[in-house]
Amino acid sequence: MELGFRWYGTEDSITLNHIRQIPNLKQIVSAIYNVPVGEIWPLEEIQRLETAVKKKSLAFEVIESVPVHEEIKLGGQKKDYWISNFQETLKNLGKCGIKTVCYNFMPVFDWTRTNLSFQHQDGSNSLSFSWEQLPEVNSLDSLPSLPGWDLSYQQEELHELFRRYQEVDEEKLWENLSYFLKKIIPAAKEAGIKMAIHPDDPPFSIFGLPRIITDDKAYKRLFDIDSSVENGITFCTGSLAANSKNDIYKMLDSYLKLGKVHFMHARNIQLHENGDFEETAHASNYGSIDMVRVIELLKKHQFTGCIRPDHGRMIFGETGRPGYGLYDRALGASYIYGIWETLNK
Ligand code: DNO
Ligand code: MN
Repeated sequence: MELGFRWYGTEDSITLNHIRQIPNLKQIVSAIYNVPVGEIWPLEEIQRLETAVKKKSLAFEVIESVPVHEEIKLGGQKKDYWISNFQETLKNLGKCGIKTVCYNFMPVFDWTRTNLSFQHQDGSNSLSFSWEQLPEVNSLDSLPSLPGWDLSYQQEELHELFRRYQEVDEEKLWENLSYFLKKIIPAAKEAGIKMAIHPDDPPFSIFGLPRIITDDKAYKRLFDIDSSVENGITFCTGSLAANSKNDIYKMLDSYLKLGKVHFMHARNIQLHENGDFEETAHASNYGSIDMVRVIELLKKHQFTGCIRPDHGRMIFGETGRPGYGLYDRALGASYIYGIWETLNK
């Protein structure tokens, strides 16, 4: 296993000079952020990012994420155009030595929370989700809106998207994912890249939009679409644990055994009886996830891929991008590495 850290490029207030000071940190996980969703990532842009990372003696092997254009998820008429762009992007990434590409297939929104600064008893803040607060998020012009979401939709576009998704139920979304994978996996193979789908976060439908990468049954279906190693996953502990029915250890064990896990996200959450949850410090006793058990499974299967601390809390008075401060993620990284070192004695 190698420790990685997500970096939002030169726009990120956190610098590579800071990240490289985290003990045992080996990899930078990043993306091209200034290219509109669906357009081809130019080779020179990727090379520029590669050079910046390597100059700091860090490896650049994992992309998170190449966003999937909504037209593909909707199965719209222009889907083939956007899919061929995605294939070109993979080609360019392969030329720069990228081995793993994280993506997700969530309609419209990436992760969804109802509060971006839930206050913990120790004074730290983190992202949280509460069913009671959900209608408030939904109240703006009857469409959801949260600061911190990685999206550039105008209200009218959002309306139109929601209207179009009325026609797309879970079954249709599976069909569209399957269509996408049948074209993308061969291109990934050729580029020397393994695809790693991120689970839906949280792993259930909200705002009436379908969500499908949610549980063990879904993973079986995903692997059935294409059994090749390139059709793999990002295992995100915090996302999957938000459904109490998910036995994340059993799931991780079996997917590692199948050789399907190409990228790990380590995050802890405190899950409540009613399904609400808060993101917590990474340590096991702060949340519902036994992090030692997670890392033990990585050791058992001799996982050689990248693991990164996922969202962290805001601590030490830090402000900035929700979930992506420096300090708590650095503590999380050190904690994860500490477990790994201990297990390897
Ligand atoms: C949540 C985060 C997400 C993730 C994307 C992957 O768990 O890790 O922002 O990066 O959904 O495409
Ligand atoms: Mn994640």
